[in-house]
Amino acid sequence: MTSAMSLDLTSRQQTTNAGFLVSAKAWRLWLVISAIVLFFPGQVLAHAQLVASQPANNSRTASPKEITLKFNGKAEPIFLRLRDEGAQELLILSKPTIERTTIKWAVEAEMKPGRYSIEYRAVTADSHAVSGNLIFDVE
Ligand SMILES: [Cu+2]
Repeated sequence: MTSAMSLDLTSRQQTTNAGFLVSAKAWRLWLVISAIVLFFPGQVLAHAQLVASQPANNSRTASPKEITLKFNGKAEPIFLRLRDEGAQELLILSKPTIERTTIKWAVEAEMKPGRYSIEYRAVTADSHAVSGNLIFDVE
């Protein structure tokens, strides 16, 4: 934000490529918005997304002690469903805890070897929902 605000903006009237006369105020606003979109596309054009998880997608692991989802911004869980190979939901997760941009569930039982899937849905700071699926193998 500060770099966008520190741009040297003139107060004189200027014309666009199309030749329309625009007020200095509108021109300045357009410049600031353009600069913000250019320098901070993540914040302006998209909401927070999942950047990492534990277990990681398509990974192989020992029976995990916890499941974590890390987002690139604040996020609150709506749900997380852990399913086995037969698509049966396993009710072995604690209530989630949130630590900055990471949501964590403790796994309260040993997980047998096999393939598991996670379906999650969370709401990000801009009140948009973000959801997805992960797969991992327990060895
Ligand atoms: Cu959003």
